[in-house]
Amino acid sequence: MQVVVAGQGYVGLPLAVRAAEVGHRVVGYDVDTHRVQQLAAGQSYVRDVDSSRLRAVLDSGAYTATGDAAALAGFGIAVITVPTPLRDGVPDLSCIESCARTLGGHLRPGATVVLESTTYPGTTEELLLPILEEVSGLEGGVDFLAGFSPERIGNKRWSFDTPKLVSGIDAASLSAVKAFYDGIFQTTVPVSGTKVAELAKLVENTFRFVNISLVNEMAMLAASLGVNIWEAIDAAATKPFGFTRFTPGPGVGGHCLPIDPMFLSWKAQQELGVPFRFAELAADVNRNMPDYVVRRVVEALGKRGISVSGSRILLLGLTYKYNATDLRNSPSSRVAELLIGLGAEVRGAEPNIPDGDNTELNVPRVDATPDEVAAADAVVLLMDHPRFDLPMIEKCATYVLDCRNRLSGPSVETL
Ligand code: SAJ
Repeated sequence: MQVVVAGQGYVGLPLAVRAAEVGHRVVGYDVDTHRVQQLAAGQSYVRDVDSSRLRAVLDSGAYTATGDAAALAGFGIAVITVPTPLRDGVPDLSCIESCARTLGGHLRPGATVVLESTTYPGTTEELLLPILEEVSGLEGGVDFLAGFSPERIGNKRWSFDTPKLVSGIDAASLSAVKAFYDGIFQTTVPVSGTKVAELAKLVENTFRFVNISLVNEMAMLAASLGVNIWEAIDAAATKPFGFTRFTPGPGVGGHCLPIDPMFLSWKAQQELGVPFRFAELAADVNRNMPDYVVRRVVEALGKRGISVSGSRILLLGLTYKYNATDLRNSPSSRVAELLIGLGAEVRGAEPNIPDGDNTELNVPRVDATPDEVAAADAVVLLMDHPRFDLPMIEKCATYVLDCRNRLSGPSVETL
């Protein structure tokens, strides 16, 4: 089958390459000409796809990368994997809209269009479908098929063995969407309609966001009460049913968890005029975590007679997630900003990001050497990356705020 994957980012590229590997003829379409050039040259910029795999499907002719919409002509199935950012709390679905216009111009009877991008319930039927119909002059469910299948990319352990939720605007659409993904994923899970599939993604990530924010709030309360939250969480996790273990940290970062619940929040407000209170509360707790981290540092310095202004602070682990290379929405940048605002001299060590690649970091980069650690008035372990020498940090630091409960000793306080 001729497959189009529109959007060649961290979701679309792995899907496109996999679809090519299982025997489809795949066009990877992207409006970013630089990306298209890199792909055409066999250079992958996505962790889940090795350049050698990309080159193999390019060489066999099973995959081509293009920014030329003319190459979309005659597709059997098109999958939309474009970004859906939030701007000031409002979903920006302009990439879906423009992609739908482009695909609509090449839609022919019998073809299928599937949306994978995270969004609010109703997007497939209320936004995507009308654009496809208007541009193509065809009727969804009569002339062409459509569905929604949420992306679940992002975990290092799970990839195409993650069960894939599939849905359609009608029974024929569901069959077509399921048949396509059956050839690519180990397991597909059909649901009754596109809105259920859209909401399922928001259930997953809102559950995670709310629960991490919950343990973060409990960590702040426990610290004030003089109780070790980490031990309490480990104790709770011995219960073999009815509990999911989440751990506190300096704040929930990244491009999924802090954002996805807001799609439902926005939709609830727009359509029902009601707030999504749990999401808003979790967002509020989350926003304040960097302030809490900084307060703890300032208090600890104060106890030793050191003013934060003029103090030297070393931040360890700047990415948003354990052992990741991604800085998006990382709480580290807010922690740094607050400390700098208080007059501290802040440095950051991030072994997962190559030296010189400092574009998104707002602090000077250093290595976490014994001298750097010893020279800091306070060290903050934000991410416990495996490349940090934890015993050395315990030994050399005069004070560490350990946001990950990995250190012990007289100089260590946990979050
Ligand atoms: N975090 C905590 N405590 C925890 C778990 C995470 O503070 O117990 C923090 C992380 O440090 C990070 C943020 O939450 O700042 C998000 O972490 P995450 O592990 O959820 O990673 P993401 O944001 O990359 O989430 C993605 C999501 N995947 C999709 O949306 C497809 C999420 O649903 C997955 O569960 C997650 O990856 C994963 O498990 O890798």
